[in-house]
Amino acid sequence: MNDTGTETLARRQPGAIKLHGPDAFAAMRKAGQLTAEALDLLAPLVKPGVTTDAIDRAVFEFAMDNKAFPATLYYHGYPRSCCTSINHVVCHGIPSDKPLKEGDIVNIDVTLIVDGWHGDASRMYAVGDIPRRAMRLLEVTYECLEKGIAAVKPGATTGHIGEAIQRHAEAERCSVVRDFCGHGLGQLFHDEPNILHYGSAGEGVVMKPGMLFTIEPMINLGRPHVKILSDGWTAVTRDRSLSAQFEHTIGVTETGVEIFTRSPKGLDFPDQPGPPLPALI
Ligand code: EYF
Ligand code: CO
Repeated sequence: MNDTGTETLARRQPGAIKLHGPDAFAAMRKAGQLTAEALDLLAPLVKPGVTTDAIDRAVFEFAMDNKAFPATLYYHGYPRSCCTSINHVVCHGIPSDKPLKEGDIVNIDVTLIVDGWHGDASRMYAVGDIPRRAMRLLEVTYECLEKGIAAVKPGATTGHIGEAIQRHAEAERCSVVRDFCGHGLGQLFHDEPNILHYGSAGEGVVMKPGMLFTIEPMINLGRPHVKILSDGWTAVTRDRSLSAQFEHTIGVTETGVEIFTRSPKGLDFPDQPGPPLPALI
């Protein structure tokens, strides 16, 4: 509580991690839900022949129609309203006029600023029918995010999150990208603490009620190493293996965790067309 009697302003000492009150949690719920709605809206758009520029335009228009602003646009000079990372692109893929093709997997990462608060989320989408190894990667990556979130509670450390993610990814013969991490957020897009997606319980910082951060593991079918393309933004796997990522914005509560960016339509994980129905005789 601050001296104006509201909970909106975060309590913070230099070097300390902000602890937010109920007003901030309400604001994050609103920003997170609008971001999740944007990702829901994109699901039917993601199909063969659609360009990632068209997806980017849909995100920008949705933001404008809802009194929001896409946080990535002009952020450090980034040129678009979302990131679209296809197949071996790990993150920060820039939407372009290249059409999606059957069998692609694509991560769409959207951050909307609503009333000054940031909701940051990303999901994987399947373009038509995708290969079995791609579907397995999507499942493992989604499970990594779920296991990371399950490790969030007051008194545990951010290292518990990393350990849970790394243990699952490596048990499934996948690897965890080390070069990018989750992050604190709120009225800033990127703030303390960094949330590593690997490590050991006891490392990092002790979680406290009121902390706000993202968990956004990037998991590769091959080795963990990445390189940045000549555009200065796009990160790809060095061995060109497939990469996947899911991201939620969460808050630490007195008893555990609140997820702000859950899909209102239950679309957090992509639907795949089922096997062909047997021909009717
Ligand atoms: C300064 C950018 C800056 N950064 C982070 C800027 O947290 C994110 N997604 O969950 C996130 C998304 C974007 C982002 C989109 C653009 N940027 C990218 C790469 C390098 C860099 O250095
Ligand atoms: Co993020």
